Amino acid sequence: RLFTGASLVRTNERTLAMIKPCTSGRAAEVIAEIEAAGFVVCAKKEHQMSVPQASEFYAEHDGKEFFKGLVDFMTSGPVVALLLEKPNAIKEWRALMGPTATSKAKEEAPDSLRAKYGTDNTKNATHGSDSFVSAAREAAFWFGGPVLAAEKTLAMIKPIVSE
Ligand code: IDP
Repeated sequence: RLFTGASLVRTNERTLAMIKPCTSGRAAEVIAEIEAAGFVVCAKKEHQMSVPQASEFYAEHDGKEFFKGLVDFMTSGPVVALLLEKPNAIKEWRALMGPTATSKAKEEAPDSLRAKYGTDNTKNATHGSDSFVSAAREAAFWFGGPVLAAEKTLAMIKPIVSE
């Protein structure tokens, strides 16, 4: 008995990415690399974050010594937020970004986006959700609503937001 097409169905996952202000001027180049790595860009939004917005987005770091510098940096220019889809997207996107610290990325993952586009340990080019719970919160922050669970298979991919 044949199950036509069954092997084409893979379970997708979505994650929230940002191209940070230090790199948003090169967004087209970065997005080309993201697509070449097999991610589908389901939604894209360019936005200049306010201090309250950046503080809310990074609330888990409030009180740490680098918090003010992080908020200053994230409000220093536009950010490009992306909703990315791929099987195992959360881990795959973190892998494509490389380690948080640019210096470590350059040493340990020279092909990663942070190695290629990062300039210091705050200006590290990109952001990526670190768990399903973060991805759900961060995707809702940028795109509203339950955008993570909306679609499950490659066959069902379609853009849901386009700006
Ligand atoms: P992540 O972005 O790899 O998830 P987090 O620890 O969540 O790393 O830190 C959020 C962001 O804060 C980093 O991407 C970086 O821009 C900045 N950051 C983190 N740790 C430091 C630090 O020790 N010094 C300066 N900036 C930092």
